Amino acid sequence: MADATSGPTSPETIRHARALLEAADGVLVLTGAGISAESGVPTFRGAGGLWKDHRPEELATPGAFRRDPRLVWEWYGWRRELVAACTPNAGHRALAGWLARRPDARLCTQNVDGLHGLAALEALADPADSSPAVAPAPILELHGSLFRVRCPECGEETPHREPIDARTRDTLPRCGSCGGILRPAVVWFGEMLPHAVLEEAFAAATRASVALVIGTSALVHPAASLPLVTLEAGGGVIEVNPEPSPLSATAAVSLRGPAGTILPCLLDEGGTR
Ligand code: BV8
Ligand code: ZN
Repeated sequence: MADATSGPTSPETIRHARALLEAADGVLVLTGAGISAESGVPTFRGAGGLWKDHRPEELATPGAFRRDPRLVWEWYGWRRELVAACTPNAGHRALAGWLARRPDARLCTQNVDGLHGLAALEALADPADSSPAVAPAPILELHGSLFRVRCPECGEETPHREPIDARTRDTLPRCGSCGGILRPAVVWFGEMLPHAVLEEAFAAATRASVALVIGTSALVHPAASLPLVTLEAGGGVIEVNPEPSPLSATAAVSLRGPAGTILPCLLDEGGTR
């Protein structure tokens, strides 16, 4: 149950969540679109969500890409341009600094915007940060990245940040080896998540004694089942979200507020009371 002793974002609730994290032996961190909302990246299901002009099945599926690669790239090209202008927010930065101090924690993100990776680079380069510059475990990008492409024919996956010209099929990005139309290296509905990534994520969820769930509606599986694995292994859930989600009922603590405000209080060294 959510902490009943005080308000959802009261100092007592933050202290309770901090104590759970400090006592934890192994933490799974699962993030969703909500952690990037304050960076200006629209969420999927909120007001003004990314899907607003299209149903997910129209665009984020292999069938849509086979039928109309131009339309799919038009949407992903628009998202790339939008995301490329966004920077990590205080929530990303607080989490990145904390992860650098918690080798027993593992970040699994559903986001494809790359903002966690940018925040991690900033944390490593941060001169003010006294803790040793230890690169945390690689971020598990459960659903891939907007800034990588893959050839559906020969499977080759490469980084790709060039602007997308989606005016015609002929101007779409092509594979240098076989000439096939490249696709965004993201996981679409009905597609399996990368096996190695999923295996590591479930192993981290099983090992963790706390699952810190930030900014997700917890509707998309198998990502949303990761905190349940931690619960089933006897662990607890801490949720950071201004709104309730299907995970709220299982949460030991629900911190009802935006990640950009909550995470610095929850995760900064010494924390702000
Ligand atoms: C699979 C990448 C099986 C692409 C994404 C029918 C047909 C096919 C499959 C299914 C089906 N029915 C069910 C399924 C399974 C399906 C699924 O779960 N569907 C759901 C909708 C029911 N899953 C899949 O298809 C997965 N694959 O099952 O394969 C299989 C088995 C055998 C063989 C082959 C296949 C693949 C799912 C991956 C889909 N790809 N993204 C792209 O980005 O373009 S999903 C996409 O949506 C995201 O990656 C993310 O996962 C999801 C969005 O969720 P959130 O991140 O939570 O975002 P949302 O907007 O929903 O919520 C934001 C939250 O933040 C809110 O709670 C809000 O309150 C909060 N918030 C807002 N502001 C803030 C905040 N929090 C904190 N601070 C703030 N400031
Ligand atoms: Zn190819």
